[in-house]
Amino acid sequence: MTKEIKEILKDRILIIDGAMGTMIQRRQLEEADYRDDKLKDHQKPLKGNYDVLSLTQPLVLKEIHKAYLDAGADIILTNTFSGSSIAQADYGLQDYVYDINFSAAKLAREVADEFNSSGKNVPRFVAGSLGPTNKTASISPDVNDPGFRAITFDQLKAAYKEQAGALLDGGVDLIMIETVFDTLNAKAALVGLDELFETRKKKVPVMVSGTITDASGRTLSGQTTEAFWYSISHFDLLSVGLNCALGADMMRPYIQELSRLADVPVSIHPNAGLPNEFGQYDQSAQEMSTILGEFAEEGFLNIAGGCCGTTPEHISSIAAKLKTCKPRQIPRMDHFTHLSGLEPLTIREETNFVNIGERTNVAGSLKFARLIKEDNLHDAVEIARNQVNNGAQVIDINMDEGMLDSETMMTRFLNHIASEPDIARVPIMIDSSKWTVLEAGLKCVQGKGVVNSISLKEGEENFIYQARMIRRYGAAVVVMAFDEKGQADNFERKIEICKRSYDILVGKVGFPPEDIIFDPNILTVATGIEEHNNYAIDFIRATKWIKDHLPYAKVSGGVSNISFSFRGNNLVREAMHSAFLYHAIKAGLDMGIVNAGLIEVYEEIPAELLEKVEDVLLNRRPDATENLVAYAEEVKGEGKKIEIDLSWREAPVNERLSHALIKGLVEFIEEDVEEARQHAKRTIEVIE
Ligand code: THG
Repeated sequence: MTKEIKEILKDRILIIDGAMGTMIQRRQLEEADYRDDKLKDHQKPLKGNYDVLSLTQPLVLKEIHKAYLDAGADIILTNTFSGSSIAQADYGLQDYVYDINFSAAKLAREVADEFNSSGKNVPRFVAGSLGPTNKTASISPDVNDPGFRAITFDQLKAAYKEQAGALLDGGVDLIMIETVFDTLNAKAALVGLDELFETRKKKVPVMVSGTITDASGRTLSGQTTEAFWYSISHFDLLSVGLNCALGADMMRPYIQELSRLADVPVSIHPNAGLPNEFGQYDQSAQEMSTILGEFAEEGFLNIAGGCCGTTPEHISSIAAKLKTCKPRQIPRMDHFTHLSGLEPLTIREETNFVNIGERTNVAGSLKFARLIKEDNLHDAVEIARNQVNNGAQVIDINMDEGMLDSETMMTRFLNHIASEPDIARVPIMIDSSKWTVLEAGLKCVQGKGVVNSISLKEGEENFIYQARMIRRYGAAVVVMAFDEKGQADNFERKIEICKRSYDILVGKVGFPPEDIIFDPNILTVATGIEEHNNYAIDFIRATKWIKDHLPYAKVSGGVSNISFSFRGNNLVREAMHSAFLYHAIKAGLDMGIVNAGLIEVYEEIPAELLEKVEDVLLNRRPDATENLVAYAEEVKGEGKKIEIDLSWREAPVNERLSHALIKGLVEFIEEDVEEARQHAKRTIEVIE
C-alpha cells in the first residue's frame, strides 16, 4: 500500500474527502440517536460527540464516506478527530476509545473496500485521523502561571498510541495527524507512532497537516510555517500540509511556502472560506475549487480536499478541477542545518557565526544559579531574554547542579520560556551531562532544538541509543570529542573521535550529517601547565579538519572555557574570546556558546593586549602565559558592560506601548499606560 500511494502521487493530485461535521449536522441527530441502545444509560450528554457515532450510528457514517468516495475522494478520513482519551474524557467516554476508533476505521475500510473491489481500478485509501485534542502541550491555560501545562508530552504520546493502535487494528492504510495547532502535540503523536510501528514491526505512511490560525501566519502555539516544517521534518512523512482555519484564499502564502520547502508531497484541505457571522462556512464548491485549481496550476499541490463546511459537492468540484493538473514536483532537501523555535534558523555555508547564549546555565552564571535555587523563575527568564536581545540566536540551557532536581527544573524553565514569544522565537540548546535531563528537555520544545551533548564516553551502544532517541524527537545534536578512553585533548585524538562518531551516526544510525555539531573541546589555556599550551591551536586545527573531511557537519564550542585562568579579569577574558573566535571562525567554526552581547570586536582590541593574547592562543612563545599574566595584572578591568538600549523610549507613547508588548517589557508599563490614558478619550482606546 505504501508503495502504491507513493507511486500514484507521482502521477496525479490525490483528493481527500470533505468535512464529516457538515454532513452529520444535516442529519439533525438527537441525543437518543447519539446514544442508541449501546449507550442509552450513559451518565453524560453525548449529543455533539461526533466520534461516538462510529459505535451508535455506523450506517450514517458509512453513507457519508460513500458520498465522498462517489464524489471522487481518493482518501477518506476516519471519523476520529476527537477520538483520543483526552478529548473523549469530556464525555466520560475515555474507556470507549479503542472501540470508537476500531469501529470508525473498520466501517471506513468496508466502504473503501467496496469501491476497491468494484473493478474500477482506482484505489481508495483510508486515513486514520488523529486530531489535536483539546489540550496544548506548549501553552499554559492559566495566564497567571506560564509554566503550567494541562497536559504533558508523555500523556499525549500515550493517548495517541492508544488511538492509533485501534485505528491500525481497524485496518487504516494511513495515519493523518491533522489540524496541528501546537507542534509539540504533533511531535508527541509522531514519537508515539514511531514506538507503535517499532513494537508492531509494521509501519503505515503518515501525513501531518498543520493549521495557521490567523493572518499573522502562525500556528496557535506561535510557529511560522517554516519553523513548523523543520520541527516535524525528521519523520519519514508521506506528506505535510495545512488544513482548516482560514479559507483557501488566505492560505495561499503559507501553502506556497510549504511547497517551496518540503521534500515530501504537500497537502491542503481548507475550510469552505472563513466562517460567516453565524459561524457557518458558505464558500461555494465552485469558488473553492477555482482557488485550489490556481494553487495546483502554480505547482503547490500533491493532495487536496476540504475541511470544515465542505460537502461532497465541494469535493466533486475540486476533483474535477484538479484532474488535469500536474502534481507539484518535489524538491530535494538541501544539506543546510535547519533549526527552529517559533521561527526558523538555517545555517548555511555562508552563514555568519551563530551565537549561542551561555548565561542560562546554573554552572555558567552565579546570578542564574542563585535565581534558580531561589525558585525565582520570573527573573531567571529575564536572563534568557537578555541573551536573545543581545544577539543570541540559540540559547543554551543547563540545570546540572547537585542540589537541584535537574529534570524538573529543566522542564519548568523550558515551559516558562515557551510562553515568551521574544525568547521562544530562537531554537533551544538543551545542555546536560545526564540523559534523563536531556530527554526531559526534548519533551518541552515544539521547535527543532539541539541536544548538548552526547559522546562515545560510555561506549557505542549507549551513543547509538541516545542518537536514535534524539532523532526520534527531531533534534540536532552536539557530539563531544570524548570516548571510552577519555576527553580528546590533542589534534589527533579530536579528529579520531569525531571521525568515528560521524561514521557511526551517519552510517549506522542514519543521522543526517547536517544535524551533527561537533565540539572538539575548547580547553583552558594559560594555566601554567605546559601540556595545555596547544589547546587553542589543536581546537582550531581540528575544526578545519572536521569541516574539510566530515561533509555537512558543523563545529561548535564553549568559548568562555578558553579563559578560565583569567577569571575575574573580564577585560582580558573578552580579548581572548574575541581573538580566539577570530581564528577559529576563519578555520570554519560555525557556532559557539558565548556570553551574547559581550564579544569584543577583534579590530578594537588594544594592540599590545592582542599581541600577548595571541601569543598565548597560538602558542607563539614559551613565555607567553607569564607575559599575559603579568600584563593582566596591570590592565585589570571590568570589561565591556552590556548597554541596555533605551532608544525606544524616545518614540511616541503608542509605539512605546507596542514595543513593550511585543518584547514583554514591564519596566515602564505603568507610566506609559497612564500617559496614553491621558491622551485617550476613552480607556478602551488604550487597550485597543
Ligand atoms: N561545550 C559544550 N557545552 C558547554 C561547554 C562546552 N556547556 C557549558 C560550557 N561549556 C559553556 N558555557 C559557559 C558558560 C559560562 C562560562 C563558561 C562557559 C563562564 N562563566 C563565568 C565564570 O565561570 O567565570 C561566570 C561568571 C558569572 O557568574 O557571571 O565563564 O565547552 N558543548
